[in-house]
Amino acid sequence: MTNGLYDAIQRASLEKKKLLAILIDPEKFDLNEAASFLRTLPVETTHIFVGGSTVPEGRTEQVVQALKNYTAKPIFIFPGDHNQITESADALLFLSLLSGRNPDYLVGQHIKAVSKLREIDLEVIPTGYLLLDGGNLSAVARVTGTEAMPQEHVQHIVDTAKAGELMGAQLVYLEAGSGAHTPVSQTIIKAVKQELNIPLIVGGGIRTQIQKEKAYQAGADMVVMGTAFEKQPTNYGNIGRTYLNPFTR
Ligand code: 1GP
Repeated sequence: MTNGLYDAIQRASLEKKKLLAILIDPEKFDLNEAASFLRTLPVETTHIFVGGSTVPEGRTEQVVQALKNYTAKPIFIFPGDHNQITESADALLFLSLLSGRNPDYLVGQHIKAVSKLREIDLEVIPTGYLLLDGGNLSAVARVTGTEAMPQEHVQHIVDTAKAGELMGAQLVYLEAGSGAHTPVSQTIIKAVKQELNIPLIVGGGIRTQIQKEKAYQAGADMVVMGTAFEKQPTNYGNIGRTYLNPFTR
């Protein structure tokens, strides 16, 4: 079924309205802090993504429900595996890891998801997902047992993204990996965007306004930021950790 959420992304892309998704890793999220976390997000936030590489079953649903109490922004599941799918969310990025050759992440997890998807009303958005080398070993590479694509291989990355579109993907997601040292380069974003007729998402290692704007300028329709909005140590040593909006630091 559709909630019109993909159509809204496509419209924004055509109108060149840039989108910002903040990614929450359910494993690291404190359910009691949903309200305070949401208050730290920049006003331009358009989407909340929830997902991670290794999340205990049932945790994603708890996190989505806690967030739903305090926000009307669309919540997308960005799952590392089919167990993270929950009907409490508004949409599912149905990710196929096109950069790798692990059949479980190309199609296997998808088949495992079907019995659940059949029962629930969730907008499913087929997404070509490409892991690029962000300069460190990413959780995606570790968990999926696949290698990231070197960022120098621009044409291969472009061809892979285009193959995703031709196979029916409605979005392409260029991922440098959470906590990447090096985000996806402007050269790659530009080259991929030129080839695609579908919206482009870029994430991994984007921590500042400047990096975000660079991704937009190169052609990203949506930027995803996660680590930058995770809890940071306070100035008070061991006393606590707090959420800080990186854009105001
Ligand atoms: C990871 O693209 C996202 O899947 C976000 O990465 O945590 O580095 O912002 P960061």
